[in-house]
Amino acid sequence: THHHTKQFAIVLGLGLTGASCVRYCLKQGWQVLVMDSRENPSQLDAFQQSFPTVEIRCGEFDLTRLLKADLIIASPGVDINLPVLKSVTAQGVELVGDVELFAQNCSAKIIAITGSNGKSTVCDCLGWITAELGIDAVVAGNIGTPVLDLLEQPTPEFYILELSSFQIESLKSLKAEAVSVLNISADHLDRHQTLDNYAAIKRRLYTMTKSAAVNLDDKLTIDEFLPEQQCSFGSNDRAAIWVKTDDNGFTVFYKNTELLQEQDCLLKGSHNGLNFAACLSLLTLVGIEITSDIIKAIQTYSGLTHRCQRVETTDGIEWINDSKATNVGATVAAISGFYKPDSQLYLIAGGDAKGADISELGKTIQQCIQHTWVFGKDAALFERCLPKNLCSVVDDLNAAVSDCKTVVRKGDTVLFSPACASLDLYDNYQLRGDHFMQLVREAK
Ligand code: UMA
Ligand code: ADP
Repeated sequence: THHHTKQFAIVLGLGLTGASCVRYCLKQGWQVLVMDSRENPSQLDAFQQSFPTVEIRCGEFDLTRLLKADLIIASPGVDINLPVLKSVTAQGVELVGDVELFAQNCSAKIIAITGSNGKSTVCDCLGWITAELGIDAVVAGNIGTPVLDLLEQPTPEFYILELSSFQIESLKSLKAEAVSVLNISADHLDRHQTLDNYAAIKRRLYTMTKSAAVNLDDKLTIDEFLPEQQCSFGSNDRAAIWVKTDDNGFTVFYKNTELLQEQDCLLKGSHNGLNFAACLSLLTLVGIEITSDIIKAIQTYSGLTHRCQRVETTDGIEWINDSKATNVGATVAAISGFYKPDSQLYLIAGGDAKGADISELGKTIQQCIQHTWVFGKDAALFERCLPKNLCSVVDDLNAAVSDCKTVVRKGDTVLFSPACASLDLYDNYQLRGDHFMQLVREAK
């Protein structure tokens, strides 16, 4: 038998979330052990330096040790359905995610956003709008700030949380004012197996909120658990806040009233029209009325890096860094956004497809793309669904950019929109995007 004088917590994963969990446990005065299932995680040294007194164990999770914990806190990247973790919970040990712990301890109003694509853009844009209006709101979650770190700071009026399917899977105590499942297309199937299962996990948010902004375009986001209080958005006038797209780009309406036009916005692309509509729906639901100040804030919102971001160059070629496109849906949206029948569009893609079906993307590429260079773990999946003369498999991003430079001419557009995670070759999508921009700016 094992007696603890104080609560004993085990934190799984030593990334950003793991660090925030350790800080939280230490603050509570708990004894804490960190486990990482990788033999040699790249962040090990930095983690050890930050927490010199905390014990760290790397290598396969050890059941006997896990059973000694009072509480296990799993990072989002750790699969809570691993057999060893199923055994531990079956034997009565409590296992939570960081967002669940946060939800149990949070007193501010919460707006929670999930979906396959557009989450970060919607959260960041809401952060920008609230800042412009002088409303006290803090953006956190999957976008990059682990939520437990928020409890160390003064409590704002609103938390705007970006939540991934990994974070929602282990969540039950969230009490949000408003949520949105922005859209659902295939992603993370290596972990969630089926699209239905992945979609159902995202829709779990509906059971934890007073109201929801609902995308009428996307049936997968709709189910019987939707709360009664709703504000709809979508691409036709059945929705309360809706987006019309024509040759002049998008126009956002509230019922019959025109609110916003693409040509007045810094952030372009019809998918961003829908993202703005989602922002406006969520604001309405938390009682923030749509005013001209809000419209002005949206018009001056310039977007996040690594999402269809123009790389400044002097070569007359339009290079686009869309490294954040880590699934097929995001890359399809980017291609549709940049395709013009009268100019040449090239694509660089590849990485870890996470079990996705790439053939869907194959159709869009064949319609819109002049030539595609693919690299990384799942390059062969692209090659298989494209005609030989339209696709080159290369060793890495370096080779892709240098090959591409021998082909493209002034006036052409090159889109780096990988449709894959970066983790086969990079620590994260940001480093992959930075690398792309650096390669683009290097002389031929
Ligand atoms: N690890 C294991 N075993 C595993 C998997 C991971 O031990 O089976 C360890 C790794 O060795 C590593 C650590 O866990 O040391 C990493 O933990 P993590 O993967 O949970 O990553 P964090 O650094 O904690 O970052 C996480 C989110 N990452 C993931 O969900 C994969 C970040 O989202 C988020 O910004 C951060 O928490 C703060 O909340 C990134 C992401 O890629 C951007 N998210 C996915 C997406 O958007 O598609 C869901
Ligand atoms: P997320 O946080 O969900 O990954 P981001 O806002 O970071 O979403 O955008 C990721 C990628 O998805 C971008 O590169 C962009 O091309 C694409 N994207 C953004 N919004 C949408 C949308 N509403 N529908 C489809 N694709 C989108």
